[in-house]
Amino acid sequence: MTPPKLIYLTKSLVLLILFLSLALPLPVFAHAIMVKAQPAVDSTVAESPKQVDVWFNDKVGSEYKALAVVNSKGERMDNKDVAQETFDPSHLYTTVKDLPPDTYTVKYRVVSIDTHIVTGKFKFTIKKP
Ligand SMILES: [Cu+2]
Repeated sequence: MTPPKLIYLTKSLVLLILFLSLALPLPVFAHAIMVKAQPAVDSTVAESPKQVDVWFNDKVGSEYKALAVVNSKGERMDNKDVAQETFDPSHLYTTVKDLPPDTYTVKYRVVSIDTHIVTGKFKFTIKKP
């Protein structure tokens, strides 16, 4: 006969394995992905926007957020005032200077709620009149 203590240990182990197999593959917190931008990614627009907006698939952390807009010479053209919308923490924006025709690169850095730092960039163009 198996000693009761061993049965108890085996049951505990089975339960533990079951618990881990159920718990581990479930991503509770998402990794942030940029899903939308204004001006849109790779778009050409006629006039300078007042601000540049980016949206993520999930809320992002309020700390360490960064959003920069640089022109083709690498000069910073945003007003370094990145903000996060109070009622939509997935939305970041920064106001920009009056942008002349050029191709601009938007660079962003955010902290996902899974604590991973996400960086990325995209371009938009303001066409010559
Ligand atoms: Cu992640």
